[in-house]
Amino acid sequence: MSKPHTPGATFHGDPPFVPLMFDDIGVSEGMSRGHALFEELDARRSVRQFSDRPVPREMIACAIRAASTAPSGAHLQPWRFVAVSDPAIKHKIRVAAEVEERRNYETRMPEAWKEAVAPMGTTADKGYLEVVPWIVVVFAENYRLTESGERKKNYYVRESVGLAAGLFIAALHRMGLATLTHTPSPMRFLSEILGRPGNEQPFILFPIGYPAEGCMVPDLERKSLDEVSIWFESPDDHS
Ligand code: IYR
Repeated sequence: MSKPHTPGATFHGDPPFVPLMFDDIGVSEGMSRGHALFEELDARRSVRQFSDRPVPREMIACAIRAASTAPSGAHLQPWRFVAVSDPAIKHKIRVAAEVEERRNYETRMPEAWKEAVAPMGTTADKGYLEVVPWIVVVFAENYRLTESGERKKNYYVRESVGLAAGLFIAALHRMGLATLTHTPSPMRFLSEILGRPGNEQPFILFPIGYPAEGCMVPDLERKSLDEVSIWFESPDDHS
């Protein structure tokens, strides 16, 4: 295949390509935006104490659109965002989540796991699931079903949905909303309550809203750059 394109030129190829819209902001503007973004994301905390202050539907829709820009295997976009503000459904979710969580805390979680999550101060009580104005459950579409009911493969489903979930969290935070990455386990009850088909698997549940007044969060620290990165640098890279 020939080279895709030069800036501004249309590439006539098969499959069709279009010119990349690329805003070249350079290093200094790039660093300045990068630093601002880091500071903003670094201020994000998972929240477990929410206010019942309403959040308009458009805000949730906007965050879902941002999340849905994530890259995905073969661009198959194997995510579904199920947004719930209906109190009766939120109640069902809370009750079912607490049943599973009680079993987790009482019998299923090994001691080492309990120790690892102890700093989070979590319990089987998931009352916030009824306080929040919205619950969004992200489902992973493990495979597609054609109209004739034939199964078609999706690719890199968990990576793709994980990326979309990450963008979703970033968008919510940018929009001044709080959330929690909640994975009550097992999560099959969500498929039943929300009536999702068997090719979709619950991936993460996000309670979304504004933090409660006086909201407290665990005193956690993030790993440093040195702890999370390993570099093999070019000898002539002196920057
Ligand atoms: N799912 C349980 C326990 C839990 C597990 C992890 I990993 C956490 O980071 C926090 C809690 C719960 O939601 O309470």
